[in-house]
Amino acid sequence: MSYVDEVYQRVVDRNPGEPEFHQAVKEVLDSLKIVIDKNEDKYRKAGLLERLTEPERIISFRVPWVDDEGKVQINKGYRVQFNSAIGPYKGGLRFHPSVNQSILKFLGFEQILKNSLTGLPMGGGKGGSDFDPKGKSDREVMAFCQSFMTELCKHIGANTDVPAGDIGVGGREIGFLFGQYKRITKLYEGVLTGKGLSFGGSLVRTQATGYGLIYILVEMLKAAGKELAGQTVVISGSGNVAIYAAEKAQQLGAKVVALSDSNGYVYDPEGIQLDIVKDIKEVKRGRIKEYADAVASAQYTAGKGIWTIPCDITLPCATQNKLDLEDAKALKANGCFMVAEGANMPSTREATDFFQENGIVFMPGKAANAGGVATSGLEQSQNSLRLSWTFEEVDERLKGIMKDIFAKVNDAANRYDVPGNYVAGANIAGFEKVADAMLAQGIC
Ligand code: NDP
Ligand code: 2IT
Repeated sequence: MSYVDEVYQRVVDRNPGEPEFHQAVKEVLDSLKIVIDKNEDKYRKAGLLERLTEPERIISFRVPWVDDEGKVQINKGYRVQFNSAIGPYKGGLRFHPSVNQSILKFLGFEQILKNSLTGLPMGGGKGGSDFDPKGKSDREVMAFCQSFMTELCKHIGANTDVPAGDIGVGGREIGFLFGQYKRITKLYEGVLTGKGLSFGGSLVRTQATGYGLIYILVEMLKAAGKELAGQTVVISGSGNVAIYAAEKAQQLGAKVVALSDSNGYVYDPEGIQLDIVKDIKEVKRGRIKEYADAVASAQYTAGKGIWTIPCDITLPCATQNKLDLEDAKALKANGCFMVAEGANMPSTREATDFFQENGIVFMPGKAANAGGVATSGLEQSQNSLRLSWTFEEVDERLKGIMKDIFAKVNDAANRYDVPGNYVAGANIAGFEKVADAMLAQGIC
């Protein structure tokens, strides 16, 4: 059996009941085969792939808090500190009822390679809780965040592990978490990113994942001899990533015709009016259905089906495994020619393979959505310097990083003779730097 297959089998055997983690590891190892085969002895001797697929540390803890009825609630809290070869652990916190160890391990594993692609010194981590912020009062969210941080603060620090937002964790939650960290540790430091602008946050961080997604999309289009202006775009989700991907796509002349949430989707052939979406989602914390109540040209459909809307470009920005083979076939049949993942692993493996086998240009999340964590890295830099850069300065740096990621991914795909295979390109380019650092640091 090849080294890569051996390691995959080992991951499956030793991590039972963790399908998302297996899926993420398989996709990466399949891509790395062409690299590992050339240097099998070196990597095998160092146990490199066994180490890469085993988190350095997983912290799991109880999160007790009291709801508005005075009832004690208990949630599970986690931090997966996956790999610190190239820098302190870095990655978001997800608060969603679906959160479990498998999902956080898949996300932490992906984060290692994503952070490497940014070129910034950040290791890979992820954390979160099965807490559901939906429908909770601000006081309940604060009580939960304070309890969560009371344990988490023992394990993180500006030079150790720097969490940020993800699904269910935005500016409000980061504020509550930062306040509690400071209160317990007495440290006013860049321990979290995505902070408010009045206490160490960076301009552009709110927009960064969505804007970065469009910046890399522009590079993909350029390479294909096309441009964004005039293209019809379908975006799934209606959270942070989806909203700012839509905003930048519209600024560059594209027409965004659909958005969704976990209940259903809205289709507006006239083009989505983002000010209305922001009011529903960011201010009222409402449902995407309300968009169709407010806009005459829009239609709401409950349940799945967003991928049956005809479009040129698809940007899945909700959550993992929400775009399957049937969806991929429907997209192709309706003329979609390009897909860039704003979410982490939103397409199933079968869908990804279908895109690649059927001439649809496909950029995986670890490259396409890296603008968020890259700008978190820029927030860390500003915190260390005790300076704040302007919007234009951060935006220019973000643009430069996304261009550079495209170039690295494209170059790795060409070097290994799989031109246009951005899945392989992203996995290989991300892996090379991490592997080099791990080999240099000895067995640890
Ligand atoms: P938000 O919480 O702001 O929004 C999440 C969106 O996804 C909502 O529209 C939500 O709908 C939808 N969603 C969540 N779970 C499901 C589900 N099970 N089925 C269908 N829809 C669902 O999160 P973000 O926008 O920040 O994150 C979106 C994706 O982008 C995630 O995969 C995240 O890991 C990834 N990402 C985020 C980054 C960031 O900086 N925020 C950076 C890089 C990647 P509903 O309201 O109904 O739950
Ligand atoms: O998936 C991701 O890259 C994020 N949620 C952002 C992580 C970060 O540290 O900004």
